[in-house]
Amino acid sequence: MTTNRPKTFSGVKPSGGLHLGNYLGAIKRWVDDQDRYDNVFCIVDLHAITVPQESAALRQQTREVAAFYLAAGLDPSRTTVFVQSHVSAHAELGWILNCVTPMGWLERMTQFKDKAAKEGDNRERISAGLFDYPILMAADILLYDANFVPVGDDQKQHVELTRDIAERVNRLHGGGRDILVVPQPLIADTGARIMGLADPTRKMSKSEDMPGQAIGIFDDPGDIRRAIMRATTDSDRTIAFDPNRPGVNNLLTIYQVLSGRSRDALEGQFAGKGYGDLKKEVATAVLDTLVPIQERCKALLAGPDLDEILRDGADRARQVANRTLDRVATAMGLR
Ligand code: AQP
Repeated sequence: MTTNRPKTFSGVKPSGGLHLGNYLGAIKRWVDDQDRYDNVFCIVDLHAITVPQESAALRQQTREVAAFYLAAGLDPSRTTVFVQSHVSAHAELGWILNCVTPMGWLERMTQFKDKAAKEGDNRERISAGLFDYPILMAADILLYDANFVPVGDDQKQHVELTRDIAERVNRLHGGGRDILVVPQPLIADTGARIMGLADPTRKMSKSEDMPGQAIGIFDDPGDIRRAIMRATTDSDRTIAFDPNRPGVNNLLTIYQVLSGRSRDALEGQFAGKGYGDLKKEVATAVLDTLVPIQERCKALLAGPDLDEILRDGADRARQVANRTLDRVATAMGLR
């Protein structure tokens, strides 16, 4: 569906269990802002395979992410939802942009450096795709003429790279015209970097295997409550937003995004109370949000509608994507 509203594009990798950070930093905002934009949201399975995936698990995780988008409130009659690999223009524009992007630009990407460092000496696990994935991400965004890319804080650098690539294509191949829209990142003031519960100095992440670090979207409610009640805090006695106290800051941030209340109101609510009280409130807010979504996900995963919605979404996405691909390919002499 095309409107005259600004366009957004974003996606999540089905590379492991979705976690609360993915929901609060990205998906919740997509849902909350659904009527402000003309939206395209994708399950970016081609990004997931930049690290080894077991095929049955990848298939299952892809459906789970799609079900979660819908269960969280994305409405397929207003928002295009599809799986990246179902629209071949992503890979095609990705290749073209590979040939336009200097290597040095990719070498600066901190996420690649962090992910490669995690593999240590195991260089066999670091694929060319992992290095290259920001270019595919640029193709994803640029295919839909997105004005805005709502993402968590960790993706800001990749959206900036996308801007640089779009400007370079326009300069080198536009013949004085802009053939690609230069997008802007849309990053929330609160919740753009949810930290782990066990080690709140590190980002909550799908590939993190520290016990109690991430709250999985599909985790058992009892496990979620336990993980929050065991979250690392500090020996201070007051409950206040303070980046130098990452544990309590993170719990308050989670509560703030879920409750929609101001920092002052929350600090007032917890004045004179202990960490146990804060953790109980956070656990209740998280479960009140996630449990109904989990129920809706189960129904979607068991029924026939999900695959139909994804097929329809891919058909709609393909029409827009192919138009942009043709525009770029023509400008470069490939048509
Ligand atoms: N901890 C987080 N807080 C806020 N937002 C977050 N996002 C990820 N982690 C947090 C946002 O979620 C969206 C989807 O992320 P992704 O699937 O593209 O991958 P990622 O950013 O690399 O997320 P993960 O969970 O850390 O995955 P792995 O461990 O597989 O690399 C993005 O908008 C992201 O910013």
